[in-house]
Amino acid sequence: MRRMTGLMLILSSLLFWVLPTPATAEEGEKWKGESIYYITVDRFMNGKTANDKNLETGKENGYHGGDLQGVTEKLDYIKDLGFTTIWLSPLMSSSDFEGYEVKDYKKVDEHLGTMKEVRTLTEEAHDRDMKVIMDMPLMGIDEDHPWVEKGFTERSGNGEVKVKETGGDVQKEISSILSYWKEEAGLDGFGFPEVEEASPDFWQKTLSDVTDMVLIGKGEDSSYSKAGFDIWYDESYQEAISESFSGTGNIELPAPAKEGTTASAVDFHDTRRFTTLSQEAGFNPVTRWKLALTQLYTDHDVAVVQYGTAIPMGEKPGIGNLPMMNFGGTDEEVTRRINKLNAMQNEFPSFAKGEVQKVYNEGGMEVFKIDGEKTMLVAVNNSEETKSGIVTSLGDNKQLRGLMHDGFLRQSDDGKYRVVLERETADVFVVEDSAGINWLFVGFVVSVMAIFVIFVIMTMVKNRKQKINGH
Ligand SMILES: [Ca+2]
Repeated sequence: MRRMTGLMLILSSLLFWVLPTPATAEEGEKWKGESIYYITVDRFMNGKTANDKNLETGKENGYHGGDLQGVTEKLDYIKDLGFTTIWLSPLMSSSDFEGYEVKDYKKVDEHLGTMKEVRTLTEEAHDRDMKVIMDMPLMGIDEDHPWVEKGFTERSGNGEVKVKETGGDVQKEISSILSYWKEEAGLDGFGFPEVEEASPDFWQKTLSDVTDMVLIGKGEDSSYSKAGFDIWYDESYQEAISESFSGTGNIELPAPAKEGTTASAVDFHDTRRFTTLSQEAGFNPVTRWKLALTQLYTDHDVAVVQYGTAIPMGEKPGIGNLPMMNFGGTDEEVTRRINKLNAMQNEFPSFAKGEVQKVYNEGGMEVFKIDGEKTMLVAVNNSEETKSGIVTSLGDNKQLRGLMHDGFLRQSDDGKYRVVLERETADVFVVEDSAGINWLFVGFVVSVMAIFVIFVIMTMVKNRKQKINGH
């Protein structure tokens, strides 16, 4: 029996070395604290008119003229907001303006620019210390794609052409596409939409030899998070945060995964705009965005923010959720909040890397604690009245330093900490030892004063004696 166990141990350790160890945990760890700005390239900035082909700016599905040169021109705008990574819509030659119905995986779409312009974009971004990733749709493709003839695809119920799992051949082609974009374009990683269209095994095999790139899987089924992805973009969380914060009321959100690196957003290119949802619910989108973003940044390791959020941009009648970006319309309050949250991720690693623990959630008021290098407290009041959240688990003699509204909060006489927030506001606190009365310092000040007083008295006495003697 013992010999069997020994053999099993040897076998399992052999297996450990033979099986490719997923580099995902390590790569994912590096990405904690990143904040990502998502761009639908055709709808961001028209950098040059030479590539404006068949523009239909009045149509929801028409080309609006945005391109790679436009993104490059606006890199400083994104950098100034504090983002560390840019996530681009697919750049491959495709039959739709968004780039999701791919015709040729190794060609840049003529409306967007050339591979040289992609290179320029990534180099200029790297010079500004920002990374660039691209959405890589592998499941739905154009009808004329060569994979259809090769038998790599099947038609789904609604007539779309989908890649089916055919094993080695299609996987080899996908690996070659990913390395092509890494080498030619200098990209730092990829986002993969619709991952649930294939099995976890498919992704594991396809992505196993992709190294030094970040791979973001996006979906609702978190069991896919372990299928070779470095970061898991949680779609169910994104739906819930949009639902909870587009109006006031109770905050009901699924707990983000504790393992691995998680990402989410408040809205995305394939959802309705949060700005419009909050307007429809009768609320001020500026106030709503400030709350939702604070919640998003604190709950997840990586925050994804869509182009137009700083305005905040809504849906446009007849155009839908992806109108052309309006650079002139930027709202100061939302911009300041995005700036602050990005700066906070940078200054306090605990903010992204710490463990989140919900400590209070009642009637729209929520408080949670983040334990990391530093302890932090996040409070969000999603109700229409002033509320307080009670925290008992911080220990004695602490002070809470507010990062959003500046100011200190101290322990009450009953030993609890009461975080009071006005309606529809949020704050983030750093938990520090209370300064209290520092007796050593008081002693120092008193003795300095005593020495001075003695000196003054001595001088006065001396002067008087000299006066008396002089007369
Ligand atoms: Ca253009």
